[in-house]
Amino acid sequence: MSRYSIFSLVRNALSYNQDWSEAWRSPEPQPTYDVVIIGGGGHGLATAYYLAKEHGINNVAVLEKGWLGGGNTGRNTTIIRSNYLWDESAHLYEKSLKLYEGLSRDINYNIMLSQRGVLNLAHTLGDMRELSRRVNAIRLNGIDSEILTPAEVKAMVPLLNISPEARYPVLGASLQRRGGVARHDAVAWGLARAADGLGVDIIQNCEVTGIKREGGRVTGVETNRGDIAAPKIGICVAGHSSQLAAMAGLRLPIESHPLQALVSEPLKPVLDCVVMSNQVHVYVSQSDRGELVMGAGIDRYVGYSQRGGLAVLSETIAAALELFPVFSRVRLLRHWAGTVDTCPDASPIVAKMPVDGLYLNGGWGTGGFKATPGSGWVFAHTIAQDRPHALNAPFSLERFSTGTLVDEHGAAAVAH
Ligand code: FAD
Ligand code: PYC
Repeated sequence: MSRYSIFSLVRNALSYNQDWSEAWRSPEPQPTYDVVIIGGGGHGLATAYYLAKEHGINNVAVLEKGWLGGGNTGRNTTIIRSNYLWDESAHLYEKSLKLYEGLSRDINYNIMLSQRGVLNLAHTLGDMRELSRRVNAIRLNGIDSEILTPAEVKAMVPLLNISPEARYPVLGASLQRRGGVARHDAVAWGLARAADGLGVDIIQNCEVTGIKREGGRVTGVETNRGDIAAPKIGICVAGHSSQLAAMAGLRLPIESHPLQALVSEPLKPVLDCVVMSNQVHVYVSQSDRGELVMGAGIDRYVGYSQRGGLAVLSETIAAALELFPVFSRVRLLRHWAGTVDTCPDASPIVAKMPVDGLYLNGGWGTGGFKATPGSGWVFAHTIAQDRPHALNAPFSLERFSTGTLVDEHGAAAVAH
């Protein structure tokens, strides 16, 4: 640390940070906006940013009932990848990964993208066949993906137990080298600062309690801080999509479930890639603070609890120990949950709604962090042009009546 930064740190500490300039303004809500975005997570902030940047629409408000990133954006395990099976998803998630690759520079904020590689382990011949099919499909879409032998896996992850005697022996793995992690808070804060810089009003502690309609189209929202008029409203409230849609008289094919994660006490660096196993049912990475970050599937019951049950927690830890017996000596530091909105085909809805002027970006389930910039980019296009971009056209609400589902349960991997 330079002498200047130490002095500046001490000065700011002694002044109780009073002289720090705010990263974004905290304006009072205006009576009218061109677009209101509900939800100040990554998706809402990215949508507002790209509305202003790509479409010149900056009379925009992002309304957040709590604090920015306090929902799933700040609760997720930060895994980023684009190794999806079907063309529709592969194109959308790859767009997002490409945007992530340039995001720090684009918004002038270090999101700490670490493309350390994401491994998906295979433990049976069936797993191996499935991984090969996926890797081939992913590569046909021009996305990096490869198969590793057990020895290659061991070379990447020395602590992994690949003994043939293991209950779930490792027969190989798929690897996306461009996959990895990014700092979730930084993604939210960087996008907020960039959107604010382009004139977007970011309003925290502002809960939307109603959606106003007249003659089949939206006219604005009711909030705990008064009514706000807007001809276009975008809903980006992962975990609460059904509640917000119901305010406009819509019923969505979405279920909300708790999804848990946990971290260990900090360790020295021992794991420099992301390891996922659908079969043993756990994923593990190590954060820049040294904590082992782990998670698995959703709690099976529906609900809005941000805690989750003991069964999933203990199964997750047991699964981690199957793969990494040495972690039995590590202590649990904390665990938490978020509320995820899941669609029947494990793909999102990013679309115009049957009410004019209303748009929904939701149902990302357990895997929307990786989609944050891509989702915001296509959603901004959809709102600005009042029609979907080719990348999000397949992710309509109508697919649940036409049957053109995009089944990505396999790519959602461990978490579904
Ligand atoms: P959020 O960040 O949840 O933002 C929605 C916001 O809307 C919230 O801040 C909420 O307060 C606000 N809101 C709700 N109702 C209202 C209202 N009435 N008025 C105003 N505001 C409202 N994805 C990955 O890609 N990789 C991962 O590794 C990963 N791990 C995960 C691990 C866990 C434990 C969890 C819970 C999720 C994980 N996800 C992961 C999924 C990912 O976190 C989400 O899909 C993504 O962050 C959703 O972003 P968002 O901006 O849509 O939602
Ligand atoms: O989508 O990669 C993912 C993921 C990992 C953990 C939760 N979601």
